[in-house]
This record gives sequence, structure tokens and C-alpha cells, in this order.
Amino acid sequence: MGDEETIFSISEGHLDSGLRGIPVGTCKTSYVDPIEGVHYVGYPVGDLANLEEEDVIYLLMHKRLPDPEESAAFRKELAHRGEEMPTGALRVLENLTPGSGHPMDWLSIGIMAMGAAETTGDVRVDSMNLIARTPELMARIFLLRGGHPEKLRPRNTELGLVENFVHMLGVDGEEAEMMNRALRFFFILHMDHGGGNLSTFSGKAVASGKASVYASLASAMNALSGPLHGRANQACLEFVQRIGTSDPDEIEKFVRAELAAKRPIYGFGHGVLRAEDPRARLLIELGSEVCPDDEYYKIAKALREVVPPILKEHPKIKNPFPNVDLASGSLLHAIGFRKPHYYTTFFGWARVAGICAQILDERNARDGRGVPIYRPKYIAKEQPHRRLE
Ligand code: NMX
Ligand code: MLT
Repeated sequence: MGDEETIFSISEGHLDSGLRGIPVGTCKTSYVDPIEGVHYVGYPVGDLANLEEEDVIYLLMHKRLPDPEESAAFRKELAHRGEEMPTGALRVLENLTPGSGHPMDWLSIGIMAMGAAETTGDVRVDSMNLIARTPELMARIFLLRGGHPEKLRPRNTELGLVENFVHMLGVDGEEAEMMNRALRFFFILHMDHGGGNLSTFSGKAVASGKASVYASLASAMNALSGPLHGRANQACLEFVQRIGTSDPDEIEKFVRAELAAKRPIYGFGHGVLRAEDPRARLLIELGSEVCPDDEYYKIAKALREVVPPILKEHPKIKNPFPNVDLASGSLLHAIGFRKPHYYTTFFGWARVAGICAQILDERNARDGRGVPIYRPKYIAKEQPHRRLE
């Protein structure tokens, strides 16, 4: 594509559309095909879902999978960096009131507090530190906010990112095995989703002004916390709990009442996808392995069948099919995470790697000068020129 080639024409209808479909940049980590879903550096995400999570992070950062030596060295670096949790940051979290705010507030505050304690200014170092330390930040948020800080087990970074988190929560045995399996799968599926999803875009926009990795990632987490974006996984499980039955007639009644009240049907629809999100299918397939008889999982599966024909009755809804958030909440619930308002923190934790990788790419662009500061144009509306008398 040459510098002068027209790749997109803007018409007035594109204005105030949330930048929908308007190309604004390039992305090296992943792309979202409207039908086939997300691909990480060319690989359909389903091909990667059973790898080690550190290898997939390596892929996003280096644009190829590691060989065994590279993989071991990368894991070793993460383990080493995970050993140093800044105590100043922990004190900030310890001073928040248990149960206060939303867990996403705690995640964002925790990331800012880590930045206040230890920003180096080197984007790779700060990214690697953040990726390495988020498992412990997550475990501490769960236990401090839940009012059980004494339950935190000392970190064991040799275990890897996901297993270390489960270990710090104090979970053992079969329950831990199931959590590790399901969380690793969830983690890989949520790491990246092209450059234009709201959290990634927000994080990169902040980073383009040369803000720190921590400030950029906290902004990204705040963007993710909205119910139309990451918090849809919480909202969807709350739906499932309110419906309380996999009876298709009851589900239909519920969905029609929500639509009549002009409320979103969480877990369905997308800004880019025009078919069922493969991540939704993959999570439902994982559910058939880890929790086939779970009631909430069965309700999520029933929603998958019942909802699309109802949404299709509304031509304005461009994608009536399930998105990533349909079944993730019921899976997290089945493996032992009983409180839906924590679910978006898992999404956010996973997305840290993808957003850091994209920020690194943008900072390295233009021979190291970085992409210019984001500054799109807004056209003036209802603003006649005026002067004070
Ligand atoms: N339920 C009810 N209405 C919907 C839905 C839905 N699932 N999906 C789209 N619409 C409406 C949308 O609100 C808009 O209405 P209006 O013109 O009155 O503003 C209209 O249909 C056209 O929207 P689309 O162009 O199809 O979708 P858009 O790209 O604007 O929004 C979502 C995408 C994902 C925000 C939207 O589909 C939605 O609200 N879904 C439910 C919330 C959800 O599950 N979000 C999670 C998305 C994935 N993630 O994790 O981020
Ligand atoms: C995501 O994974 O970020 C969501 O599917 C939303 C998006 O891509 O816009």
C-alpha cells in the first residue's frame, strides 16, 4: 500500500459513530477477521489456546513463537521480575477499604501505585515488570478487597503466571488443577483483540503522549471496566443468575423484556465480528470438558441457541451472535470464582500483555521516534462564531 493510495473514504455518516470501521493505524500483534475472529500474529487464537501462556506473550512481543531455549529464558526473566513487588504499591492497596469500589477500580489503582513506586521509563522493562507482577497484584486484590489478606500464600514465581496466582490464593489439589487449566485457556483467549478495541485503543492513545506504561495500562483498565466492553462478562453471568433456568421459553421471555426495556443483551453483538466469536465457541467447548453439568453453564449454552433469532428480528443489531463474554462468567463461576464482579479483572489481567506489546510496537515505530501523539479531528457542530459584547 503506497503512501498516497486511498484505502478508505469518509462520509458524513462515519461521524459520531465511535470511529467504527475507520482505519487509523497498523497493528502487528493481532487482527480480527469479521467471520474467523482474532488471529495472533497470523495464528487463529484456537491454535494457541492450549500453549503455555508465557509462550503466547512471547509471540505477541516478538512476532514469533519461541524455541525451547527462548521460552525458558523468557519464563526465567518473568519469574525473576515477579520476585520484586514494590512495597509502596502494596501499602496503597492495604489502605483501601475492603469491599469498596469495583474490583476494576482496585486493578487500575494497583497498576498506578506500582507505577508510582517503580516506573523506569524503559517501555520494555516496565512492560515486563507489569506482566510479571500482575498475578500477585490480582491475588492481593482478591484477598485484600475480600477482607482475607492473611490467606495470601507466598509467591512461587517458578510456577508460571497463572499457576502462581492460583497458588497465592491458597487453592490446592484438584480444584487448583481445574482452575489452572481453565484460567490459562481464558487468559490466552483474552490477551489481544486487534488494535481498535476500546481498552487497547485507549491505552495506546495515552501512551502516544509518552505517558508511562503504568499510566497507559491503568487508563486501558478503566476503559475495559465499562459494561459494553470488558464488564459484559460480569453482566452476562448476572443475567444467567437472574434467568435461573435453561428453559428456552423463560429465556425468551427474559430477553424480550430486556430488549423492551432498551437494555443490552450482554454476551451478544460486536463492533467488528459478524459471526459467533470463536472465543465464545472455544470457551463453551472448554465448559463441556470442565463443567458440563453446571447449571449456569447450561443456561449460557441455552442463551447461545435462543438469543440470536430474537436479536435477528432487530435489523439495526449488526451481529446477533455470541461474543467472548457469553460463557466466560459461567466457566469462572464453575471453577470456583463465585463473585461475578471480579470477572473483568481476569479479562484485564490477560489484556495487559497484548496492550503492552502494542505500546512497545508503537513506541518502536518510525525508527524509534514512536507513532505521533494521537490527535483525530472533530468537526465543529452547533458552534456559531460568537464574541462577548
Ligand atoms: N443487545 C441490545 N442491543 C444491541 C446489541 C445487544 N447485544 N448489540 C447491538 N445493539 C444495538 C446497539 O446498542 C445499537 O443501538 P442504537 O443504534 O440504538 O445505539 C444498534 O444495535 C447497532 O449496534 P451495532 O452496530 O450492532 O453494535 P456496536 O458496534 O454499536 O456495539 C456492542 C457493539 C458490543 C457494544 C453491542 O453489540 C452491545 O452492546 N452488546 C452487548 C454488550 C456486550 O456484550 N459487550 C461485550 C463486547 C465484547 N467485549 O468484551 O468487549
Ligand atoms: C475485545 O476482546 O476487546 C472485545 O471483543 C471488544 C472488541 O474487540 O472491540
